[in-house]
Amino acid sequence: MAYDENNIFAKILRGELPCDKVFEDDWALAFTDIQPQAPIHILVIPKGAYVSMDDFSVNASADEIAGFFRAVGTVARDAGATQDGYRMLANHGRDARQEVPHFHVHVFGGRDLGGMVKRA
Ligand code: DGP
Repeated sequence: MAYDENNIFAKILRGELPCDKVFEDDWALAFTDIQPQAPIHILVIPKGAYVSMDDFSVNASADEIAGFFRAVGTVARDAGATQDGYRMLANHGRDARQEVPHFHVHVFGGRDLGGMVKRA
C-alpha cells in the first residue's frame, strides 16, 4: 500500500491541522487521541512517511526505529503511566481496523485496562 500524503496524521505533521501536542523530537510527534478511550490516550507517530508497523519495520532506518520507540517510552513516562502501568498498541491493516494510514502507536493508561484483546 502506497503512503497517502493527505492522510490526517501527515497533515498534522505538516502543521496543516492542529493537535494537542504532548511531545516532539527529531523522530516522533505525540498528541492526545481525539476520541480518548482511557484517561491517558496518546498517539505517537514517526516523523517519516510510513503506512503502518509493517512498512516501518521493513523500511525505516535503525536510527528512526530506535528514536521512535525511545519516544514512545518517554511519552508514557512523562504522562505518569509508568508506575501503575500502560498499554501500547499499533493497528496494522483491515483485521486490526487501522483507520489512519500513517504508522502510530497508541499509549493507554490511567485506569485498569482490562484484558488484552476483545473477543469477537
Ligand atoms: P487506528 O484505528 O489505530 O488507526 O486509530 C486511529 C486513531 O486516531 C483513533 O483512535 C482516532 C484518532 N484520530 C483520528 N483522527 C484524528 C485527529 O484528527 N486528531 C487526533 N488527535 N486523533 C485522531
